[in-house]
Amino acid sequence: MFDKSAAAYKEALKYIPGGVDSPVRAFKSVGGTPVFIDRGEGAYLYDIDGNRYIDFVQSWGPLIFGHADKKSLDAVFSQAKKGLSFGAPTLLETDLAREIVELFESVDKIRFVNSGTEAVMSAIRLARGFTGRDDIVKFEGCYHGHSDSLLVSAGSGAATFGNPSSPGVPKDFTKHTLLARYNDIESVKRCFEASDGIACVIIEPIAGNMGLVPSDEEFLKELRSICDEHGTLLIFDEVMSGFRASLKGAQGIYDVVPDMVTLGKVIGGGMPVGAFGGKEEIMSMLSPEGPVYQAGTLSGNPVAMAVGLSVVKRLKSDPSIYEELERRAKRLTSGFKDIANGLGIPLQTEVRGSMFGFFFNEREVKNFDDAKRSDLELFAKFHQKMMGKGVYFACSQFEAGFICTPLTLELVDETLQKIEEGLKEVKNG
Ligand code: KE4
Repeated sequence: MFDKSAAAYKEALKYIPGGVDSPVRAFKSVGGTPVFIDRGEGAYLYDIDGNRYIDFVQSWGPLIFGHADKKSLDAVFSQAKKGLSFGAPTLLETDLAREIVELFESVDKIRFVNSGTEAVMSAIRLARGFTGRDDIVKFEGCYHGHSDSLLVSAGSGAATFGNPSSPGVPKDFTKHTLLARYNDIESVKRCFEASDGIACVIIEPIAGNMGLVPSDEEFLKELRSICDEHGTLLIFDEVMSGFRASLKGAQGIYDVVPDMVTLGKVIGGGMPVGAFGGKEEIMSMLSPEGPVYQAGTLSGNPVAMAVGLSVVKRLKSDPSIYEELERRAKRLTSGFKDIANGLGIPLQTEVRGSMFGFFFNEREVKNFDDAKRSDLELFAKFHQKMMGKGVYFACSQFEAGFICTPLTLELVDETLQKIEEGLKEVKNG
């Protein structure tokens, strides 16, 4: 069933650390070895052994119209024929920037980069440049890419200052990063008390990197007012939730407006794109208008812009898409919950637009500590079972799932049948 992938993985290990170009793909937390993908088509992935999977990962979020979507490919092909990259401005960048600026109240101007990591790293530098302050606040369980000052794990006890979460990150690079607890406004207040001045608070308003954990509206409103009180910028990292939780991401759901937003994934339609945007007075600090430096050879790449523009315009032309995708996500999670409860297996589920999550957990998950109490062993066994049944869920309990337009209710119901079989097999050992 997986012979060619197993051989491919062995070969990849000779040349690429861990055999993958991004750690989560290595299946370390679920066991087994990754399958190597030959192609995608609509809601399906096909591996090099010819196995077909209903795909709930969609490249970690970008592919809201599914794999090898015809309109997206047409956008790529028609632009690529004109050249792949120019290192000079094109109309496409302005067009996509305009589409996004017109959508987000929080954004007067936006700059494109090549990844979510770059978007967040640049937004943090801009916030520090704009405020003249060094300290920043992030939340345990939120992931904002792998730039040094954000690779921080909780320190000892109630310590607010974090420690580097990876070798190679000097303590000096994280000494300005304070850690708060998601959905816990008192922990945020402690960070402000411990600092001489905070440049920004960055949050995934709908967290997708500890599993799917939405922030409480009240918490987010209090976060907004604390930032206002201290002249601190509030950054919504919507790299994942943007154009996924709603057309306007979390900003289409919560009545809270950030000072800056970071985006990625869907706005590239599967090509490498990140972006950061905010109010004019902040963005005008960015080189070449202002002194805060930021740059990129392939930033605003025309082929990526072409497909991103095609995707964003399609989504804006039919926002009802999100109600439909949410309907399918809710069918999946409510059916999943009924099956699990029927088998006496505790399950928590969440849905926000086309994003969904599930935890094998007795209690509601409100923060990373709650998420870590999930039954990770059961998750791993379940994931393996589902792979064997042709269902491709995220290979970590601490990820979100996604519904794309070709993933119909019929495919949701087919998945529920496989979930029921898989859970019974796991339960019966
Ligand atoms: P990238 O540098 O991977 O494009 O984006 C970093 C990033 C920033 N902010 C948020 C909210 C994100 O979810 C991400 C990246 N998401 C992960 C999935 N959990 C990417 C998958 C991976 O690391 O391979």
